[in-house]
Amino acid sequence: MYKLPDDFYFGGATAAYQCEGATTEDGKGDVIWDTYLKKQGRFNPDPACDFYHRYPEDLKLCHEFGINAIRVSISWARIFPDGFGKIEQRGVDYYHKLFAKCREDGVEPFVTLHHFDTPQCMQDIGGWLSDEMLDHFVEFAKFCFEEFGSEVKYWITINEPTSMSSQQYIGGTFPPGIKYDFHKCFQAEYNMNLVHARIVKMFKEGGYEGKIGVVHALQTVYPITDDEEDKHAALLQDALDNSFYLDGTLLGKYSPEVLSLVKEIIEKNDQEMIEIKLEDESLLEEAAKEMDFVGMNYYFSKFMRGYEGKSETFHNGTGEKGSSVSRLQGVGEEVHRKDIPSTDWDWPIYPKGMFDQLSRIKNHYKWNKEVYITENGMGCKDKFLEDEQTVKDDERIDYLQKHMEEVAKAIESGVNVKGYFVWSLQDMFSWTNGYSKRYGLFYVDFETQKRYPKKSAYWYKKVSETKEV
Ligand code: BGP
Repeated sequence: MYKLPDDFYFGGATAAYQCEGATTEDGKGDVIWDTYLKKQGRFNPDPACDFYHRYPEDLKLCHEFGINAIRVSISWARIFPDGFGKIEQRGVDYYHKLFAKCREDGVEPFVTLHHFDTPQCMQDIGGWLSDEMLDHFVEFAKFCFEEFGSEVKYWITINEPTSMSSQQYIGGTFPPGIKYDFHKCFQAEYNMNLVHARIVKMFKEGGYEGKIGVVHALQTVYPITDDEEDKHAALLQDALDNSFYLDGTLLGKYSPEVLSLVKEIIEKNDQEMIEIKLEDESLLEEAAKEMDFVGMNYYFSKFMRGYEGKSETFHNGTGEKGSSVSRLQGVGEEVHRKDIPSTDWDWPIYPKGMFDQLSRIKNHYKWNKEVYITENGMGCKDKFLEDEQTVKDDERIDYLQKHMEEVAKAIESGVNVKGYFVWSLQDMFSWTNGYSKRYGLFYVDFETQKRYPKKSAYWYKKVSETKEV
């Protein structure tokens, strides 16, 4: 049994595009997913779990179940349908109402400015590769600080830059669906680190109240054996997934080791190295020193083997266990460790990876002040029990319990973790998996939109009340 601090946040996480629905309502502009999903024809993002209309119900559930914080994101295209310029007042009003309701129910909103839903018109000018879009994103952030500054105390610039860039340009599972373009991936990463730093600086110089941070998807990477090739593959994968971002946002400069790994990946793919501008470093350093917290999304770890062949990837987007493949040219191959269980979507369940990653942040990134686990959870094919009107998700409880224990251990060892958010608060839309991969503490019947607390919701309530895990 571990004890969590008295002032700990027990949160539930959401993201605008995955829960709001109402994608064409109240003047909202198109985002990259609208176009992409329509073309793909697999899933409809509407009505998701209709949070746009049902947030009061979800916040009431938070209140009843001891959930004292919620991660939400502001959809850029709801406020600026054209990416900049004309403001859609109905979008602005919606977020004011949402934040007011959070306060009423005693639920602290942690607000993300970009959670994968780039306006389509911004992608059309180049997305994260376009300086013009970066400028518009800074303007959008400024608007939010001015407009919602008195209602929001915790701001997050970008959610998971690494997932965004690698799935846009390497895995090809996020729009625009490009595969194995390492140059573009790292260029987008570089630009996101920079725009994040600009926004942190603006926030601090503007004297806005509250705290600001960034959310990284941090998957801990281990070599599958002690062989040199496997160890090197783990370092390369870590540069791609973690260290380039951690250096850029938490260290405030790119260490020579990380830059050389990035260069090696790009060269081994016969692509052009990205331009690292020295003049950008002071900005990164300033932001790293001033940033208030880092958010860590942790779901799984990776185990790597050296690999010399061409890139081959297959994304398991259906829950057909054992179907995923990831071998990247110039990086390595992800392999399954037989002694480690995995989800139906092939995500290895390795709670210790969370502890190791938290320790790494503490030991290597000295300026970092606070850490929040901004996402952690288990995607399952939940079975709704008609008789009992619930889901007995013992597997999920076990997953959450073991990961929260690692958080508690990390706190004991001196890592300043201030809160934990279950992904996800309620069942919602999953970007590349649709509606069958459920994560919620609350089951959503997508036909009727009725919510039902799962067994895990009762378990979490008890953890939040007793602070014991
Ligand atoms: C994170 C994202 C979330 C969410 C979660 C689960 O990377 O920030 O938006 O989707 O992963 O992922 P998935 O829905 O692909 O299972």
